[in-house]
Amino acid sequence: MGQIKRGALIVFEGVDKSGKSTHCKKLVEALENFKIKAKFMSFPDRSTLTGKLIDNYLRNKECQLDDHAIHLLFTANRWEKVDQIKSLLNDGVTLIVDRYSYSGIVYSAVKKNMDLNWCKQPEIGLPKPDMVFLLSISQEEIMVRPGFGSERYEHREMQEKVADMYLQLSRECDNWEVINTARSIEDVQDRTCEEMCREN
Ligand code: T5A
Ligand code: NA
Repeated sequence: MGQIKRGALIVFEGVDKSGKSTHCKKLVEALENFKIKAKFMSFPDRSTLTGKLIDNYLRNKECQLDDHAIHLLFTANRWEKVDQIKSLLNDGVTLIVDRYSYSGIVYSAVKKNMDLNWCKQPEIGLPKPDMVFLLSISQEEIMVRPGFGSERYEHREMQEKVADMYLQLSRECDNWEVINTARSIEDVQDRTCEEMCREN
């Protein structure tokens, strides 16, 4: 029997409401149509023990938690899944992941008194993505999307800093594709599929 080809780890990043979930799911469907085994995963996973604390922190703006502590909870929420991630990839499943280490780094590092280098440390050792799609869109367009403003980080000042730091990271890494997501859902989907086919 031939060896199973390892699946790819594909990550979608972007500001809140940039369309990550929508496009992750569309990409999974497209891959499955090509008979490629694919699975959707998202962070934070709010259903686990750490995920419940994170959910409470995000939804309840009164919840007090030190910035370092919540940073480590977000990272722990990824480490909880590391065995599952590795085993799916080894089984040849391509994982399409809605937010990953870069969300962890960026959303914490833009806060006052948080050091970028410190934020990166607890992510070291997690499986590295093969490709990162950064969904890029203006604040004006984001703020009118359904549901914007309901959670802790969904305000203009934070989102603008996050968008800037994402762009900075995208220039430092060569496996990032920046995609303008202000276009129609179908246009964005065509772009991500095109990129995936080019890589395969
Ligand atoms: N966070 C997260 C950290 O601080 N550290 C971490 O380590 C991690 C993992 C919650 C918060 O946690 C922070 C970041 C966040 O502030 P989340 O649950 O992923 O993270 O929160 P959101 O990014 O807000 O997730 P959403 O699911 O709400 O947004 P998505 O997935 O970006 O967007 P989506 O696909 O749900 O689309 C939003 C709306 O826009 C429409 C969709 O239909 C939907 O209504 N839409 C479009 N409309 C027009 N044109 C298009 N091209 C469209 N694409 C989507
Ligand atoms: Na959100």
